[in-house]
Amino acid sequence: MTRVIHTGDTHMGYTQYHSPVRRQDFLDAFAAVIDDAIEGEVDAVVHAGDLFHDRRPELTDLMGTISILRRLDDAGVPFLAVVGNHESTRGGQWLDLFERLGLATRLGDDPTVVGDTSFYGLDHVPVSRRDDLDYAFDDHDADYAALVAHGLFEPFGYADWDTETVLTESDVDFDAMLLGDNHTPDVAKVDGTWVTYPGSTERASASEREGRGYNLVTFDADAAGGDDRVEIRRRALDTRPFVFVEVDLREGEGAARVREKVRQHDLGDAVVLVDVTGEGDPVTPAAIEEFATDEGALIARVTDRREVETDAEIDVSFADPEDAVRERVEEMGLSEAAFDVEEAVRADTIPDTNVRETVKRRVEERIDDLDDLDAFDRGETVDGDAEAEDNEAELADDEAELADDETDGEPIGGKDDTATASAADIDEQVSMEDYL
Ligand SMILES: [Mn+2]
Repeated sequence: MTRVIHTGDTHMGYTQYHSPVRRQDFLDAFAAVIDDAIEGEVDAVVHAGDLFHDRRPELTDLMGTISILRRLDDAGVPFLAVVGNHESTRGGQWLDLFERLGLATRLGDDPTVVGDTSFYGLDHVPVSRRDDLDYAFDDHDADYAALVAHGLFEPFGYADWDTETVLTESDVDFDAMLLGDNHTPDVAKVDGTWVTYPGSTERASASEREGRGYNLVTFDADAAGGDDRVEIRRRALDTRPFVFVEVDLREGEGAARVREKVRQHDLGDAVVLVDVTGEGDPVTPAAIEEFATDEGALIARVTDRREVETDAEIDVSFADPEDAVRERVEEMGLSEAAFDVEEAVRADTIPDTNVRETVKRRVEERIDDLDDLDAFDRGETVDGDAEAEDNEAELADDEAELADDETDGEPIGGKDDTATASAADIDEQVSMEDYL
């Protein structure tokens, strides 16, 4: 029997909402998982990538991580991991440093055997390079086998990686795929193999509403609750409280009603996210946010979606606005990478809460793929007019702002924010080189 904790997407170093308290929260959540591993005397901790939020974690996060991993090592519990898209660097990986220090094992094509289970690893690979993967793994003679991988796999949300292909092309017959990347915990069976995400250990975005946790995975013929080989149980983590307040204002209602709705919740030390909709009066987000923090909230953010609606001035009308936009975009001579961004921002199929992550991923995949840097060269301008060039500059600026926002950890509210970058942003523009 082999019993492991399966975690991932710990995103340490994320200074969410520019808050040092939130930064510590991400370290604390990882520490809590490791505490449970030591107390529960598991055989290993398996981390499926995105240990860090950023490819350049700061010294405090590195030192915090080393202390936590050292505690696990002192307890004699191995730490097995792969590299995620957030932390992936062009040169060596942070995980290699921890391996050099004797605190971690970087999983790969050859089996790492713990108890009677062989663990293999598959780091995050950009979509453009997946066709080259041969999924060749070395033989093993353990009773069970698990693949630890980072990516968005079928059959879960936002998937772009075909799980059946991985399983069919692999030389090893896996009992389970222990995954990271998708922050929503879930479990399914594909072609007889268990496929599961433990979810993130702290809410890395406002869309992560349900409670956070990790998986306890047992490989055993008598495993209860699963099948006769693998059992997957979910364990909850006690994380920073998030309070979601939705206020639909009726005509005549305003800030007083918003405050009343906010006050109905337990705000103590919570991240409070207020979403205002409806016909009522305009509200000043900053005033509501101050009210919530005065009432004990750690952080408050108010989104008044009506601002955008009332500000929008429609001075053109087309039979099909989408066609008109498409036509205009084609004239702009965007680079392939800029097209990626434009498409993500405007596509109906990508929810607002996911736009930021999608854009970041697409740009990073282009950057990571050294053969793909041409994608950042501007394309052909159809009519070459000056206005189109301005537009392109503005879009490139949006892209830089997104990259900048990501490193700053300030979330972007949604499509509207990205679509309304103003001249004021130009002063704060960062180049792609700064970002790298
Ligand atoms: Mn992640």
